[in-house]
Amino acid sequence: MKYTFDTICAIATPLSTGGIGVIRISGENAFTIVQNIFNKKIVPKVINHGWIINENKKIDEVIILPFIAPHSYTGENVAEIQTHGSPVVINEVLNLVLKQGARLAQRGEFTKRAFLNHKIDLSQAEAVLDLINAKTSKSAHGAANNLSGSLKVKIEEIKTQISEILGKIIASLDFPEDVAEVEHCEIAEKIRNTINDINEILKNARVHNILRQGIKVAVAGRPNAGKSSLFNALLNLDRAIVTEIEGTTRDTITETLDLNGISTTLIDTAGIREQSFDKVEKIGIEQSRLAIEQADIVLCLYDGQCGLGEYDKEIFALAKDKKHIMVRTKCDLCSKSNNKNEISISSITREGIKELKQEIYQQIIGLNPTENEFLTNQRHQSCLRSALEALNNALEGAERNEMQDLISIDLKTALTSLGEISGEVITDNILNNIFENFCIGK
Ligand SMILES: Nc1nc2c(ncn2[C@@H]2O[C@H](COP(=O)(O)OP(=O)(O)OP(=O)(O)O)[C@@H](O)[C@H]2O)c(=O)[nH]1
Ligand SMILES: [Mg+2]
Repeated sequence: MKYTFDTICAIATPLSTGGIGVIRISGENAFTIVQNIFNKKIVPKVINHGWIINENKKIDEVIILPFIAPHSYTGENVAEIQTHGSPVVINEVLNLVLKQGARLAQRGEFTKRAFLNHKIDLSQAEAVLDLINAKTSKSAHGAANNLSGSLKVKIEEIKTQISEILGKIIASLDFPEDVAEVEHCEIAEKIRNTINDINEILKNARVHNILRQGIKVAVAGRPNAGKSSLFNALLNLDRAIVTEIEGTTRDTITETLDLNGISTTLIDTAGIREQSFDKVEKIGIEQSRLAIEQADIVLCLYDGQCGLGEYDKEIFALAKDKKHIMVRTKCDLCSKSNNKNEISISSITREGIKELKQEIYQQIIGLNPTENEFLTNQRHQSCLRSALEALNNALEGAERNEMQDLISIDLKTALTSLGEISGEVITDNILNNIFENFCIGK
């Protein structure tokens, strides 16, 4: 693969009013470009304080941080200009940098260069994106661990195990007189260990996907069941309108919250009733049905004062094929349920809210989730599954005492699949897919 490394620039901070704005420039000409618009001689490795100048006019008082290659994020010469946080000023400085010959960076191009310059591997580059996009501290911690190289180290460990067996097989094939053939049972034993290690990572794939993607929780029930009140109580916010009038909520309302570490999209729905009074309510009820259909888990609310009626059951039948939790509401006004399959709550006293959150977490993640030191994404999982398939073929071969050069082909395939995770073996297509999800400036 051939890459051209011209000098790129971008605004690295959100383009809105703030304390500071950062413009990042990376490439061979980074320092020359910045020097041409700065009023003092830039000293490398030092915090430079001065003014950005355009045709003798002072544009902004800034700080310039020069990082000399390879000691920078991208591994190239990098200059970061810290301006005052005005979108007008940031844009003006960016335009001056562009005029000096830098090119506007594409999405994720700084991180892509860090990868291509071997500053980080591909799993770490993906972790940068995950860290920026993390919605909960749990997913941020998983991403930070990947960034620090946890996944990379684990994959390297597995690759080393495979390489060791492969090395022994190849040595005995190439030098049959000097090196004894490895016992098939020894090969099989080592492959089994490797398979176990990969299975251990894949065991947590479902949880990893949930932590990365989040879940959708719909609050459903008939009018006045207390849906909007629970919605507000879970959010700790007076977000949805609550009244004693049936049919108060007319439209689905969506908010996100951190539910015990899972990024959760909570959806309040319009109460479902047979006889809706107008066109707007009919559309709202249709949306409620859709929200139930699309949710990962549905909270089925019924009013504890009225008890569970036939019509409530009809509504809850919409969620019968998916994860759902029966919730008896307004327990400050009535008796609590004895039914172990229900949770009694009061949105006024907040009784049962914590238990409800815990129940959602358990239904989604399971009872005893393993704490993970790293997160895998679907790309990693698919590489791991390919490696597993090749290793299983190799194991079968070893158990059948097959020719060892055939076994070695499967072991090489497994190594190639694992190499895709770190980006050792990678195509331009995969690279572009990963980096086009980044923001500009990262
Ligand atoms: N005492 C008590 N009242 C509640 C509780 N939850 C809801 N209510 C009351 O029940 C009524 C209906 O509450 P909402 O949350 O608006 O009910 P809803 O299910 O969203 O109703 P629609 O939007 O019409 O479908 C309001 O008067 C609330 O104050 C509760 O836990 N305790
Ligand atoms: Mg409501």
